[in-house]
Amino acid sequence: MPEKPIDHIDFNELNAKAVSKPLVTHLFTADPSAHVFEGRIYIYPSHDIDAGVPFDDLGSHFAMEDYHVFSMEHPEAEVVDHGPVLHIRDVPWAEKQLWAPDATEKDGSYYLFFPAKDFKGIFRIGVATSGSPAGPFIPQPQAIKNSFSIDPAVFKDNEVDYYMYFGGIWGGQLQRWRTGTFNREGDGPFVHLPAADEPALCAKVAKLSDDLLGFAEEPKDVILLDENGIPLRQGDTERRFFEAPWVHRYNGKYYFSYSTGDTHYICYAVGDNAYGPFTYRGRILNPVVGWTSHHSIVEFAGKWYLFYHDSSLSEGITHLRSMKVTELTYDEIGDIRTIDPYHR
Ligand code: FUB
Repeated sequence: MPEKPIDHIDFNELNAKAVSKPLVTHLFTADPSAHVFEGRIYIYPSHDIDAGVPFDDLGSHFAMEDYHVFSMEHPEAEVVDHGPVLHIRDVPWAEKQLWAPDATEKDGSYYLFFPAKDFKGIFRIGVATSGSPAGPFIPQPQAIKNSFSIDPAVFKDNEVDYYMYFGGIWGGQLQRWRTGTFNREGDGPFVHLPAADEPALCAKVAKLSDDLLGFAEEPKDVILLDENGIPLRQGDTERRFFEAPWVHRYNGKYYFSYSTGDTHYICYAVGDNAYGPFTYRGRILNPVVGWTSHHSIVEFAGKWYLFYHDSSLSEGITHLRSMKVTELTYDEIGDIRTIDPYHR
């Protein structure tokens, strides 16, 4: 993925204007998926490293190898690092690139969902289990059957049904699955993408099986509509889905939020059920320093919080990011107020 120009950024000034500070500074962390388990906030982020892999538009430089779990008593509290909980060497089917994970709980067991490239260079999604939200997690020997692409996010609906949302274009390979099988033809991030005036590629959603180790159904498209009920177009780059799906419920409505990738926004759309369709409503987060933007939204003690990341601590190195948190608010009709990550 290309860099955004950072030549003219004064990082002292930028950090002074940031609405929040990195949650930890002893590691680089990104893509924070936050949940409340056992009354505490647990965060499941990517663990960024510099593996020395050259930059490209497929994100090969995001060459992460393990995950740590973090927790905090409340959003202003000290963050506890529970240490490494899963390493790629312990995942039999995975070769490289442990990207954005998520976690969920069922009947006292905890499930960590994670994307990685298999030994054929294809992103799949795996699951690992633990008796504790802090891990360590034991991976299943195989990736989830029929899984593909990246960025799993699991949403528990009505305390009963579990849905996985996933997908990402460019390096996330979603465009290579348009016919239902992986299309190896052609190089680069743009081959197999729809034309600008065609409906945009959609994130996917699938209900999980009772044991949460597999899909209970074929993944379906998460359709995003514009204000006229028309599916967003691929060329609508400031609104169409790119990666980083997340779902939460607020006042009975389902909020599907996501990154627009190359235009660097976190946006959202609202629907009436977990499958959608969802109608585009606006921006949650304006661009951060660093190419990627990836978030989660969680309610804690009656307030809502946006967990996100930026590359301010590494002074703009796109694959060395830091997770952050800030409060998220709604207006009287349930629209999310846009957050500027740096005060103007
Ligand atoms: O962290 C690697 C990738 O960068 C994630 O999977 C994407 O969502 C982007 O944040």
